[in-house]
Amino acid sequence: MRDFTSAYFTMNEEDAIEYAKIVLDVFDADAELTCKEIGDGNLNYVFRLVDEKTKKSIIVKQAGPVARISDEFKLSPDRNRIESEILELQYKLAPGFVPKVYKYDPVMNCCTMEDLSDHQIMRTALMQHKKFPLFAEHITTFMVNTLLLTSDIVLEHKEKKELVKNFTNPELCEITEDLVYTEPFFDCPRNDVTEGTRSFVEEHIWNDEQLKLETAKLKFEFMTNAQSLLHGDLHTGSVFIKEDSTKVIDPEFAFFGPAGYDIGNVLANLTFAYVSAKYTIENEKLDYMNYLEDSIRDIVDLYKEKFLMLWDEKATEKVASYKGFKEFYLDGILKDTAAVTGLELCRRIIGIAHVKDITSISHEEYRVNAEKICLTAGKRFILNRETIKDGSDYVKVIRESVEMF
Ligand code: SR1
Ligand code: MG
Repeated sequence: MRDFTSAYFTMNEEDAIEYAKIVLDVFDADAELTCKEIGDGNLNYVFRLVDEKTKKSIIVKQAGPVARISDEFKLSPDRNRIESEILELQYKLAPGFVPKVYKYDPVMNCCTMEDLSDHQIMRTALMQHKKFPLFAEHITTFMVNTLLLTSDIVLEHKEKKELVKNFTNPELCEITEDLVYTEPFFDCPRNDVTEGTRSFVEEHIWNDEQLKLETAKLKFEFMTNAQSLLHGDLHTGSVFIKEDSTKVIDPEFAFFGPAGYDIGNVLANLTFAYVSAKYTIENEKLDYMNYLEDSIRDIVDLYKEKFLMLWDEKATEKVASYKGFKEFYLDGILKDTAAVTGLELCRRIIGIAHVKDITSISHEEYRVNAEKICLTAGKRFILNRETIKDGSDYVKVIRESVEMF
């Protein structure tokens, strides 16, 4: 019998079954457990355990000591504590939008939570050209609640500083600082650029001094602006979805940073789906692209609307009521949102961590064109972030970038 109480080790499927039987108080004593490792992210092991008799199921997610994508990334399994604690907090701040956590285990660095197998990973669903008309409504409620309610506008400042300490996440932040803000903008050996796209990247990204300067400013904004408790990796692979339900998962990159980081990630990843649709759909392509444009537009505009309403309802900070401050604060978030949309669009094309929406375009010339569209839009979002404020501004940048190729 394995010992799950003294020392950490990485589990396989058999271990996870034994773990459930010995440590978890979830299944009946006579349960017939099966287990499958279903993780397809870059970092962790995700075990789905099912009692074949009752069909009751749970997820056990374990943090390994190195990233799955490359063992160059050595990561403290403490990220599992951060993930468990933020999920519990988000469960209160944005009810219905995250899975329920049943247990966090600091020895095995794993977290047992609700199984969402009736949902689908959103990136996969978008690649199958499915539509989710409620997503913009859901994700903006999730973001405005989790971001504004963890800021100094609402939280008592000493309480917020305690939370900042608790969610200090140096190793995962370092990954973002390197992979999002630094490596894509020079010829870094760890980058992974498609051959046909390389000369475009050299000319339009690596040789653009103004762009590089802007990314430097943005990197320091990311590292120093402890504005809100972020999810920290809010791409469409971190969303489980079905027609009437949206659940945000995988918040292990959580820390206090600029609120626009989460919003920009959502928008960029819908843009990947849009560009992918252009090259992969034969019938009803425009209909699907229009649906994605509407989602992008609605997310920006609904976020703004809900932010202003929630501010009026929940602000506790004295100066929050000064005339013009709310609009000034929102303006800062919108600038960061546009910039991060651009950074994410660039880094997923140039850097080590790609997105399936684009890598699955098998026709070489189409993939290169798709990548150039993402880079063109990405660069514009970064450079023109001061003027990109409404949903329609996003759609304009994306449409104009598509028209160039
Ligand atoms: C080493 S981790 C690479 C990427 O995967 C995660 O989901 C984050 O997006 C990270 O940048
Ligand atoms: Mg993840």
